[in-house]
Amino acid sequence: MTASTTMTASTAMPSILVLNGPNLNLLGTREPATYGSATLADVEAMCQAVAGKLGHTIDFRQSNHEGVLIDAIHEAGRGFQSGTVTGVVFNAGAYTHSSIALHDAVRAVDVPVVEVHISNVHARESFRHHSWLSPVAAGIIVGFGVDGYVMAIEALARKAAAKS
Ligand code: CA2
Repeated sequence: MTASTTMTASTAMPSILVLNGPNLNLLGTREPATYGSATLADVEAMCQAVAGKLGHTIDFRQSNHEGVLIDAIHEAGRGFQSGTVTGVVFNAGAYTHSSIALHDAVRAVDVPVVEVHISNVHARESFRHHSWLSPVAAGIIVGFGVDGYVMAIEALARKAAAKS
């Protein structure tokens, strides 16, 4: 590695992965009483804005496929090891309540994962009360609407600052 490539790697802004699970691509198109009127594009813009102020970049993704989400968590874990990724904001949607595979993926990596839910899942149907992610998450933010994404990014940036 040359001196210039070393310099580039060490000065690049750290990144936060904001990962969204199934059906969240529909945000803002229906069920506004539960999920609000912001679209996922609006959420991405909010995340980019707050991250920029905190000296981070955002890698914003959504997938309806469990394996794609697992691969993204693994990738973030490798990024954390190499120092390019600070953490993950993860709204796993309904997979939160069903996916032991996502539990295992988060458990297998060192990168801090903040579990986010737009709605207060504990005030809803009982099948939403259990989360396979909560036991392996660094923290949990539920019920603050899409502002929860901003809160999670702030929490991860603070955690990274406290570490360095
Ligand atoms: O409150 C949350 O953020 C949830 O993760 C959203 C999931 C739900 O299964 C979880 O229990 C709680 C649902 C995401 C689907 O989002 C939609 C948005 C608009 C219209 C339809 C679905």
